Amino acid sequence: MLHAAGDNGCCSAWCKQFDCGCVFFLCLYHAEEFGFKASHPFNSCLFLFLLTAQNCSYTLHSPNGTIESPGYPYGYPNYANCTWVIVAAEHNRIQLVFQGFALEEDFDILSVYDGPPSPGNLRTRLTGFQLPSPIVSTGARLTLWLLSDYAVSGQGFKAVYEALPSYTCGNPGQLINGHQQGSTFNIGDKIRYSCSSGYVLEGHTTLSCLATSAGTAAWDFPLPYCRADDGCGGTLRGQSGVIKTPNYPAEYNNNADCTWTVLAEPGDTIALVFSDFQLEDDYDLLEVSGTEGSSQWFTGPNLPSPIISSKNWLRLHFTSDGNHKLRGFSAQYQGRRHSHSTKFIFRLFQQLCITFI
Ligand SMILES: [Ca+2]
Ligand SMILES: [Ca+2]
Repeated sequence: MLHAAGDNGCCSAWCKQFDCGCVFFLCLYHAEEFGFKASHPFNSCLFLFLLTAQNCSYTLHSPNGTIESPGYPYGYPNYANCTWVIVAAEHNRIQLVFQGFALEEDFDILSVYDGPPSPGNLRTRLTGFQLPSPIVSTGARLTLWLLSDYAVSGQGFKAVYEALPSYTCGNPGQLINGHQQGSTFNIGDKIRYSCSSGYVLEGHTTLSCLATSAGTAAWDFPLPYCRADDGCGGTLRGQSGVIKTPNYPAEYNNNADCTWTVLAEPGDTIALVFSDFQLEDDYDLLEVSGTEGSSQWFTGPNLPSPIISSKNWLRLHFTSDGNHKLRGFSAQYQGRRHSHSTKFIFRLFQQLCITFI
């Protein structure tokens, strides 16, 4: 590797982590010859960070392996633009299990595509510091795309992947503050979960691996989770009910973190219709997952459109930051056979119109 003479150390330190930059630095160190004014040695470093965009692209064909962001765990570069395309044999699916995850929240994003990286295939956008749940593709291809912005890095991410034959569901994942019983994940197998003391299990305690109509295998319910005993949210199993933020219609709490999981029988779907929605714009958020495509995010004063789950579950995750509280939201859910959901929404709309007119 080339090293710039008298490079004041910053480039060398950076290049310990990345096989990049020093060549750029060498050019920049002599940038004054090309009209750049480097009045302070750190200007060179600034240029270095600006110009060492880490473009990388990998296609992975082996049936299992490990993926790490560049520089993991010492931090990924700014302006990273990296893709990993995992290609499995025909009729296989791909399971991705994260072992480490820390990206600058909201600014550095790992997008996961269930297939080639086109918008319609977007499965989820991951950011922040929580270890994501395992992901299983529906086909023989899974794409990861990491984009970082111009400043602030995190450790990055590490994930292992494995091609799954059509008769296995793959490991549904471990619980934070909980335990998994069962170590085989093929059609007919069951996995049981429990939580450590001081935590309550939300979701189904037992997952069963079932054959699907598409000729593959899938777990019948989503991975449960363990919430602290005094937390808000919960598991809702009834045919219908109402989900409200804590204290609604009075203001919700600061630093709230509530998760509601609505469960229906396999094959059923769930409709969710909001009657009120008031969250502090951009700072207090509601994430809804279990719908087609990636999670949906809602914030601010606008009433979200009705939502229909694509599976037999729907999960609502509400978080608020440390200040400014508003009224929150209220939403009615109903579990139905798919054909009835549209009718349910229509009826709810009718009710709402009558209420407001
Ligand atoms: Ca960043
Ligand atoms: Ca707030």
